Amino acid sequence: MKTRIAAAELAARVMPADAAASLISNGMVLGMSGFTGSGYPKAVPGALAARIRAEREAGRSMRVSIWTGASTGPELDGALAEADGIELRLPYNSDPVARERINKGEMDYLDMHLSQVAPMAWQGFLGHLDVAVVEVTGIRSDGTLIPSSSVGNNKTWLERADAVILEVNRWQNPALEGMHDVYYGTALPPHRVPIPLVRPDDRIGQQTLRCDPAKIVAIVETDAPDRNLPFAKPDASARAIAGHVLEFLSHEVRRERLPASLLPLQSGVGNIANAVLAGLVDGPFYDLTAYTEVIQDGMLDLLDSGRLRMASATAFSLSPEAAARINADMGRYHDRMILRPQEISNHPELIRRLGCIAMNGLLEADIYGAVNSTCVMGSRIQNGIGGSGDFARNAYISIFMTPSTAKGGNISAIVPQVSHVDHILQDVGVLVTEQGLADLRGLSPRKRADLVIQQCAHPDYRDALRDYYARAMAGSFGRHAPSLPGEALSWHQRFMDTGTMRE
Ligand code: 0RQ
Repeated sequence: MKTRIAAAELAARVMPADAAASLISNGMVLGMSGFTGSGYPKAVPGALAARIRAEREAGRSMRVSIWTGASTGPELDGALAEADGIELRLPYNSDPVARERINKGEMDYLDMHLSQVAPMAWQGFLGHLDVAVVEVTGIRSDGTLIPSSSVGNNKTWLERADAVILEVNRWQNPALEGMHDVYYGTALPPHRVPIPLVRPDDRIGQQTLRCDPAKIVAIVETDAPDRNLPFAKPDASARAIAGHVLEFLSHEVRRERLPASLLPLQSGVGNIANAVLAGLVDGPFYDLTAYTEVIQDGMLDLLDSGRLRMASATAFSLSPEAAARINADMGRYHDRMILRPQEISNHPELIRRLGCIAMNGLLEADIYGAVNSTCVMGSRIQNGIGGSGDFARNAYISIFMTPSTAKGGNISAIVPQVSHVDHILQDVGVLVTEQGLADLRGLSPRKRADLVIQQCAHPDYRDALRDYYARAMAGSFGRHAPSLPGEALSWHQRFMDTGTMRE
């Protein structure tokens, strides 16, 4: 098989994964590639997990800290969490084994805005980075690295780490070369300058990642697919939510508050986000663009339909079928997709300048429109804030979407007060459930409460919310955003005590 390592002097550093893992020692901080299940190292983390177990069996403890772009795959987070080898994890996790450890208090987790990870690493706020473990598609003869299916924080890890371990993955399509745009112009204050990106399709950087060859201590060759989870067809509730969102966008165009081709779309992942994107395939909008975090199945369909002109992101997040589709025909997508570092894909300056339409999921919202995206019952981490904070605060319109109930109707997604706040009400412009849409822009807290209860709450919980709100209006300390602190979280307590929020 043809080597993907064109830089001849580096070929001698190829070794098996366990030899590379042996270069990592207890207590080290590792910056790994990977974003929403794509472009993560697939061999070294498993070998490291095996080593951690062996050390433990020999009576020596071994744990490492793992920084990534966002979520990775079972071969990384799953394997290392299973081995109880992670001391600290940042900035985003969706792995069930790691989630369990975090929620048992056995593993530290720093849930961060994704745009802030690279700057904070440069600022020195996160501590020292020992080793970068980064998957690439290939190494060019000039020694630069062809990124794989995500860019994430790789540029920063490669520059900040003392040593670099590369995984060259033959599964990654060589035609990815040229799709990336790696911007090297970021700096710390007082030297920071405007980022010269004014349209979603602007290219402002270079196609490959730089890496000091002297730092490369190991290269591991792999041939394994990304996580690529199967894609669930949108259910009725997701389709209803998508319908409300599309109607709203059409309404905004009619009112001339949005151009006919809308503004760059940001879309979260999952059932509902995919349903909205699927709705856009049949919708009235043309010449769309996306400035977002991930390119998911729905984005691909939108590109195929011709409605979406181009998509800028930091990673793919595809089903196996969609990954096969894109891999079979990369040339067709090549000029219509750009993958950038996540500090650029999620940069507040750029999101504000471009005027993105942000569409994100949530766990619960309260009657004033504050949103909890991360902590079930206020304490149990689900995934993390991801990019939702980067986009919601800086978007042209910030839309949050959810089914009105969870867990078979035993949880109302609309509650008197959220049990944890990720997005304050000022960052939530539009709230949507299958019941309806509440346009909260320009409304005071009391007006928001009436609308959220009326439009978004499930009928089973609407009267109880109205009753709470009426009593809060009568008995609250202040009436700007009426609240009864002794009762505001009683719905959550009831669920934890009885298994349902219903009275
Ligand atoms: O539980 O897994 O046990 O079935 O939460 O919920 O309904 O599958 O929804 O996949 O859209 O995820 C907020 C988690 C929604 C996601 C969140 C339970 C529910 C289920 C998952 P089970 P669903 P989704 C850019 C934006 C933050 C990151 C982000 C997220 C599980 O959207 O992680 O926005 N957002 N990034 O049963 C208790 C509630 C609940 C609840 C749902 N109120 N109370 N449990 N669940 N509501 C995109 C990227 O970052 C890539």
